[in-house]
Amino acid sequence: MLDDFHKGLEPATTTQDGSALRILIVHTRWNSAIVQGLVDGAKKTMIEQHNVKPENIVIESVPGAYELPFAAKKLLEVSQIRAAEGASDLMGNVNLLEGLNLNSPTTTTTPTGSAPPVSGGAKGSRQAFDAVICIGVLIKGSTMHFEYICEAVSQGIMRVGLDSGVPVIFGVLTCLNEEQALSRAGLDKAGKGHNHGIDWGSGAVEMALLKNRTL
Ligand code: DLZ
Repeated sequence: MLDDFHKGLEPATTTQDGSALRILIVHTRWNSAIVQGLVDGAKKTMIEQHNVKPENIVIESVPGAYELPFAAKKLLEVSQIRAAEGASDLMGNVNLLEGLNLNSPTTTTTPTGSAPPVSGGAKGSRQAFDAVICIGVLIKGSTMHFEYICEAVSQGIMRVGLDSGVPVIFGVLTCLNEEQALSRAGLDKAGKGHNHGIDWGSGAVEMALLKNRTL
């Protein structure tokens, strides 16, 4: 056994300052109590350890884990269009959203057929998201459903990240039972578990800074 073996994520060696970043968290409403613990862990870590501004953390929910990749892709695209529109406004007031059937940043209702307004935190911010964290909890049942969803979600989340060029953190627990999930959200009765949301928050900041790095 190595003396200095550190199970899990070794902290980055350089300071990870997230004060200029805007982060999207998309989480499921399936297994919501456990998911909430993970969301809280990710959010707290980004704010307290990496100086991400609370108003720059946007939180959206979807029904289940299968919906996470679609939501991440869509909300990322909306934020990128708004950022481009903001840049155009500065240059010549061109509205890139016009005709695209997307809400304007100040709209608070969702007309039928439109994308939902990106809510929470800095509503209407013109900064595109620098990273996305997809959070969910999949618990194996007695059918093959678990295997299909795990495979689809992990592939889907990877695809959104690679296709968009924006890091998307795989914050999905794939557990064989509820005890495993509680432990990995730091919610086990014995208090011996670890909240993986903490690692996902740090991972999102680190990867966002990597995305924005100029060589
Ligand atoms: C249907 C389903 C099942 C059985 N289990 C879970 C789960 O453990 N965690 C989760 O996030 N979602 C689950 N779902 C819902 C699917 O992810 C999805 O929402 C539905 O199949 C509709 O596309």
